[in-house]
Amino acid sequence: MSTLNQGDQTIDRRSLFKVGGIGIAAAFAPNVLTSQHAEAAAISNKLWIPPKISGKTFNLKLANGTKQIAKGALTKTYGYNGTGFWGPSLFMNKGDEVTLNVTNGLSESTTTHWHGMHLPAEMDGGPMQEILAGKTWSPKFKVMNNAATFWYHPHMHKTTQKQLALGAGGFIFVRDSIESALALPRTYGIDDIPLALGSRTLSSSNQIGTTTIYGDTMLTNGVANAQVDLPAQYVRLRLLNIESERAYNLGISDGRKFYVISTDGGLVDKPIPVKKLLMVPGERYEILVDLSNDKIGSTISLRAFNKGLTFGYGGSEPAKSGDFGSLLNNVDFDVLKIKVTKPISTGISSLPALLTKNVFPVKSQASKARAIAITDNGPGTPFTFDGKSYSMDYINQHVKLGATETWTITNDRVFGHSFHIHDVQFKIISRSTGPIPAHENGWKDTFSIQPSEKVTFIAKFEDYASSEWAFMYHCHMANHEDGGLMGQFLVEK
Ligand SMILES: [Cu+2]
Repeated sequence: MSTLNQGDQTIDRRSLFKVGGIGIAAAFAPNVLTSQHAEAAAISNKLWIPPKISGKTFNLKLANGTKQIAKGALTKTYGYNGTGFWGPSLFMNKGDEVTLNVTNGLSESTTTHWHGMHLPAEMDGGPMQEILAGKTWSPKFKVMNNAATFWYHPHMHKTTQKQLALGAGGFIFVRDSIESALALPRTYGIDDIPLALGSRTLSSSNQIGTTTIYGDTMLTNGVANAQVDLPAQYVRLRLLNIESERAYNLGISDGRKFYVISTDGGLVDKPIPVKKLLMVPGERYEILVDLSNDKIGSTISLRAFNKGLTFGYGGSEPAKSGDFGSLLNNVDFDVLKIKVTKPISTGISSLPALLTKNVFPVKSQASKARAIAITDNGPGTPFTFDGKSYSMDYINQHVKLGATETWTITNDRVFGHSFHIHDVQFKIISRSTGPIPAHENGWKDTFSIQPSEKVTFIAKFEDYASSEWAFMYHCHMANHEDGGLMGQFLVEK
């Protein structure tokens, strides 16, 4: 494909990038959004911690709800189990046989996907497992994943962006014997904090924009201007990007070092010190932040250092309004204000030296090298894989059960994407643009792929085969997947 052959989205974005800037942004900044943003920010809000559900049977009901997000009118939302925005956290143990009863209380279809989990394709909750309005879907599976932070969210083709924007989603915590044996912060909501990060656009009547790409109001677990009290010890933050497109270049406001202990699918071998962590939609990291030397009563923030973000990452565009603009684009902003409080008796005051011993597949074990390109079908068309828009009736890839494969994803378009594959956790083995960042050396299911970049990962496709039910691979930018940037693969005997 020639470089002229770009979709509408990229043309708009490119021209916007060229002509954008402070002058244009100021001239077009709509007063209503500015005041709305200010009102939302004016509410000083305690971080909301989703309720916890443990056991082997999990009952979820997705329904319409409301939430006081900004001053004035309640915001209409979608939430599981009456939570308003963002559902209960499901605590599962590795090895358990679990049943999830998901009831659709909406007046439209949905699906529920268990993001990052290794399970039969029929139980996966992709676009094929539609739950009609009023119906209940009851998948069952054995929890095979290592301890890590996973999540559930709708995956209904063409309405994923809308349902996710309105707040449908929740965390899954998997626990196992290796993680449980470590001295890590583990008191839910006290020193072990799940953080779903997603900006949303609010209308003048406080209603969420369901097709907007970037929000003007930062919501952390659905809370604007979120604040939390954390003990003066090591605290564990479980970070998840629930944006349509925005990336977060996360750091601590005073620039201190923190430690990655888990990637998408499990613990890393040992804590990895970082000062910044760039996260695209769908990615998770668990981090430890050392607050043991902070004065009781002092404050710091978890901050998105998004000013100067490289073009290609969502939210790097300088415009403050318009299709690819936002008040949060290309600026630094806080995602969580932290007040340091006194230590707790179960708290952790030192960093474990070792966490686990991962054994990743290696290239010599791979029986197939697969190549997939991010494409589009000409000006004005959405992104596609290998020139084909998603179709439920088309199988893009056939994988042999038990095979170890390398997949190389190529992005020669002008903007970045967030690549995600179902069924497996993989290891990134090369990035054409430079060395693999230290914190990406772990089990992953989602990664950033930037313009003019090729990324190769290796994975073993084991345990579950079906000639009928496919798994998905797709861009996790919700508007891109709804637009057709998805493919299907069968794992077959
Ligand atoms: Cu994309």
